[in-house]
Amino acid sequence: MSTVPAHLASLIQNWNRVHKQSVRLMAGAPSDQFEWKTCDSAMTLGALMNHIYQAEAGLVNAAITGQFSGEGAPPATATDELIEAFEKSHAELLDRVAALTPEQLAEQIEPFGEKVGKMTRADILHITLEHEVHHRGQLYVYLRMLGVAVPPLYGGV
Ligand code: NI
Repeated sequence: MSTVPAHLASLIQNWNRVHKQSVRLMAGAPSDQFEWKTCDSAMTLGALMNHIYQAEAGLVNAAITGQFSGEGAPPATATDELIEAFEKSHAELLDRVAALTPEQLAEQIEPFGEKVGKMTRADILHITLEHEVHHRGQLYVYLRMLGVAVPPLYGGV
């Protein structure tokens, strides 16, 4: 990726850490259990994994362009395919975020409509991490329930 400017160093370092932790967890997900879910009202394992990857793109795109589109890339149907797509997408998003100026980061935008209201691009990038961490916690539960050995969150990052 391109050089990270000083005003984005902390955010991007954290974002990459969160990403690596997510990928390390995802790697243990059994592709033959993508239709499994914890209860009737929950997402399937495959839907949850795809949501983590696709929402990153949707939210970062909203932060950059000011427009939120619910459309994402077609869902992956196997763990290795999903991780490959997530890695590629993350690297591309990182390059686009690294190009934001301090003024652009502080600019108030309204990509989610009036009800959610205005927020800065920096706020939306922080929400992107918060959202991933929220769903990653769910993924820990899913994988434990499936009998998968899960990695320690802060060990060996
Ligand atoms: Ni979500």
